[in-house]
Amino acid sequence: MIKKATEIMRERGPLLRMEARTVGFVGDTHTALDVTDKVIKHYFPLLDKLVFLGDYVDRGDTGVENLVQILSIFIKNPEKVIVLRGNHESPLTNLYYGFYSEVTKKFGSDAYVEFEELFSSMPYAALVNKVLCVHGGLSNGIRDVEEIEMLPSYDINPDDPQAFQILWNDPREEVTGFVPSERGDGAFLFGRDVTEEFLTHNDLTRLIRGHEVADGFRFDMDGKVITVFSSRYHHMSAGMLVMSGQSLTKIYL
Ligand SMILES: [Mn+2]
Repeated sequence: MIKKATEIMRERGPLLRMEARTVGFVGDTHTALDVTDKVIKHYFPLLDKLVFLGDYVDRGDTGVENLVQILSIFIKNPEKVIVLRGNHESPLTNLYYGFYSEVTKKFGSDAYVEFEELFSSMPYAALVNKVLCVHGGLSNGIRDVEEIEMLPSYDINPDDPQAFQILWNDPREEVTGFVPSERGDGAFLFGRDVTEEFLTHNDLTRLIRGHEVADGFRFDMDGKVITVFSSRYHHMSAGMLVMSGQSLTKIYL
């Protein structure tokens, strides 16, 4: 399953583009099997596209099983399911937050490298209609959305500073431009000014992302940036956003 998914992802590259009428967005699940299961059983059949915004593993001991559910619908419906990379699809976090130990315990010490291959093949972004979907946010070196297509492939950590920021950055209403983030070296907070400039310049309407704990959802910058959070780990609601034409529906899983 990992090999098949890796193969499909590698053919497509780091930026996916698509048009769709009814699209579901699922945020960080972090091993929450029941959330992923509900999305697949109850909502997936009603959607034209389903976008997973990254962070499938770590913070629990069912990362493998969570990934298996997601990869199995991805392999069967590669045109309908988008599996974006999160900052937890990386050894930078897996070595410290549980997934590396989980894989080693379940499959032995050689198995993790296959997950690394899969994670480094996952796309960084999807353009759905005029909405940009990423795990973290905008990157301070990327002005044209097309530049995402040029990001290096198979970047395990990733080491590319722009790719790293897409996975790690956070929006902040009160910030101007990009300022260093408390998350650590190489990660930034991005403000309303750069967000509006990026969206206008690329003829986009909004950014949908995960990466931060929220009670299902958080709307910033007059809804130009929406955070979807779908994990059980922080004991808040797991959300799924459905966009149908111009309308947005919040679903609590
Ligand atoms: Mn994250």
